Amino acid sequence: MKTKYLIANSAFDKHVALVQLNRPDQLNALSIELMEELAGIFGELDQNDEIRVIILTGNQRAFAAGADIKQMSDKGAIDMHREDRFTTWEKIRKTKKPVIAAVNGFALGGGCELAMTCDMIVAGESAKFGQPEIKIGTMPGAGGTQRLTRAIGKARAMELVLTGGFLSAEEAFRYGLVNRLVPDEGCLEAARILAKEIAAMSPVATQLAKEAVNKAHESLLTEGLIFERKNFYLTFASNDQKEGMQAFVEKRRPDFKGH
Ligand code: CO8
Repeated sequence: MKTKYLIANSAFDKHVALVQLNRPDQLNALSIELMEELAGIFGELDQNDEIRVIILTGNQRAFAAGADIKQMSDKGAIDMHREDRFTTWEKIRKTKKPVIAAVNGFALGGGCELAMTCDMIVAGESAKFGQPEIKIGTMPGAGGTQRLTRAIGKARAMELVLTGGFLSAEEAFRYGLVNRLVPDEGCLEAARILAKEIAAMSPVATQLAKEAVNKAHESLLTEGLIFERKNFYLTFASNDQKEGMQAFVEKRRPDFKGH
């Protein structure tokens, strides 16, 4: 598959593929086009019998700084509903093979949600995780309220989602969001070592085991994701969402009025 916003290497290591988000000027903001490419490439790798584990990474500055705010800033709730950006997210979520996120730099908003959609996270020590959507008048829409809460507990997740603050990589590791905390320059290598270990196992058992671990909270998660999505769409009916996203685009502080 030809890609513009990704670099994919299906021979990163034996049975291990590497997919790199590649929109560096925009801190790998997850545009509709990028997410379509990502879902497409994951679909191909899932079908490729040579591949047993996928690593997803960004660059030193950002894994991904969120969904593309510039693409959403003037949308209404119905536009968001009609555009249905979540089909691609669902395809990524349904990847059968284990996916390891190798995170350096910012993993914010949709970027944090994308890392959490992966099965494991390896983080460089200056990585930053957060759900800052509240600061632009909206809320997480791709699993943040659900997966973060399960990963780090209600109190911490509530604080992050309501303040838009960041977790350091060390905190994310201590709270159980991250599997391995490593020096920044060793992040991809640590992910590769973990991927190799998993790739040496039976691919059948690996995929079934992944499915079973996900089953541990999946039914509740499915309900929660739908609930979250409806509320996320609803924020696009508010002036505050317009003001928050417009302020970001115009590089000024938002003035929220509460309607
Ligand atoms: N969307 C679009 N562009 C972005 C984004 C983004 N999320 N993040 C950064 N950029 C762009 C900037 O606009 C800038 O572009 P330009 O040079 O053209 O002006 C470039 O990337 C570099 O960014 P900054 O100059 O802002 O870099 P700083 O180092 O000063 O700041 C930050 C880095 C703190 C990461 C800052 O860029 C920031 O706050 N970014 C936005 C973070 C955010 O709010 N993320 C949440 C977005 S909403 C979301 O993810 C909802 C997901 C819901 C589900 C998805 C399905 C639709």
